[in-house]
Amino acid sequence: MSYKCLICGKNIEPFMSFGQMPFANGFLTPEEFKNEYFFGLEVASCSVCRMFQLIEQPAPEKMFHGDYAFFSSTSNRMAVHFKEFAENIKKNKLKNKDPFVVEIGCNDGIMLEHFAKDRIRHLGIEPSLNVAKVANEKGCRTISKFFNEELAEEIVKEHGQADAFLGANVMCHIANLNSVIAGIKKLLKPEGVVVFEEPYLLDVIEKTSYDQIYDEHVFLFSLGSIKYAFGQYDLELIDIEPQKTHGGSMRYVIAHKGSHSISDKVLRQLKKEEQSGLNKDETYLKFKKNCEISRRDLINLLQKLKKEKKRVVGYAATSKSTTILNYCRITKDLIEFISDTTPIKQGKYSPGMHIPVKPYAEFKAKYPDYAFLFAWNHAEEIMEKEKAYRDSGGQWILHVPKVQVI
Ligand code: DWN
Ligand code: SAH
Repeated sequence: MSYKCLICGKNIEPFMSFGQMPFANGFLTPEEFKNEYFFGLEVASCSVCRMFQLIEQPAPEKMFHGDYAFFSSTSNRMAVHFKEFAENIKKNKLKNKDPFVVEIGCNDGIMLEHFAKDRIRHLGIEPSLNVAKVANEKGCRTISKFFNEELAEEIVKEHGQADAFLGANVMCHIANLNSVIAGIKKLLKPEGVVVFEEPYLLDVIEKTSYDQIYDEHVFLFSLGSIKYAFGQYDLELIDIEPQKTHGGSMRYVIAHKGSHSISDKVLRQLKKEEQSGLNKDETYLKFKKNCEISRRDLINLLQKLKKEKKRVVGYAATSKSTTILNYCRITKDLIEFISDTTPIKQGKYSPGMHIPVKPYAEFKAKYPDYAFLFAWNHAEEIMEKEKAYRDSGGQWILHVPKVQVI
């Protein structure tokens, strides 16, 4: 069977399969177990444009809908991060009078609210109706649609072109990225900028953070692949800013070709990607091996703790945990339950492996011996608020950058 690259259309071959996977955010009730949806999670790196991508993508409407389980504002640190992101844009990128800002995937308004409160003309595009509702309630003007070229044309007709087109952890979610970029080309003012940040492929490879790979993450970007994808539409990568968020992300700044000067940082990072082997097939085969080692070490550790009759619970029912649990086939006999602060996930079961998800109060009520930190990307924030767990003798299990107990 041959597959086509979603960006350049050339033939691609999967280099790794994670097996059958459910939706990462498909938390479910026992009545729903028998109809649970699974798909083959396989990944490829296109040898022409080097876009890292899923071979099979579930339909967007199946993942992003009125019961979407992820609310951005569950992390205080991320709220601070997005306030800073918005302040940076306001200060440096909105020089015109009465600027217009568009954000796609604005979720519960975690970033957009900082434009809304300053009465800056803005529009949020958020297909998941429940989270879009929260954004609207916060005063963010948000429509519940999927962004694509057609919607961009409608926005231009109704609001005019945008000074800034923003996104965070959303561009990598959209399989028809070419249509999104074609839309950006039309929506962006001649001197406008596109600023978005997404998990960075080089961090995933270097940390073996394979849990960033799941249904919603259709792509993992690098500068090389972003340059190619936007270059197809005469859009140019002009600047970058590495971010610590989500275990290592990259913020990309893009503009119409020739409209802005290009920062030296872009060239330097492109060189680093080349030196790190992102353009070589063997890098991906090595990554596959590292994932297998990580899986073996994690299963061994959990089985050892089970033999020692230790209590192990999961901390945070993240999307990423769905990949870990299903790839490593970790069931309730190894992890008693997963504690999570999101009401919509509580009382349900984890996708695929059906581990109970319980309110955070249950973690506090009786500390386990070990907590598997599925939200390792929020480690600083969580470790700081869980000092009492630590003081009681509790230990953390981390699987990134390698399986370890701390
Ligand atoms: O790209 C995506 C990122 C931005 O967010 C989406 N596709 C989905 C989601 O990924 P995730 O679920 O892996 O995100 P987080 O932010 O790593 O995890 C959020 C989950 O962790 C929520 O269910 C809340 C929970 N949590 C918790 O229980 N206690 C989070 C924190 C900080 C806590 O202290
Ligand atoms: N920006 C937020 C949310 C990231 S989760 C943050 O960083 O925390 C990804 C979000 O993108 C979801 O809320 C999802 O509904 C939205 N999304 C998915 N496809 C989209 C599309 N085609 N257009 C706009 N938003 C989309």
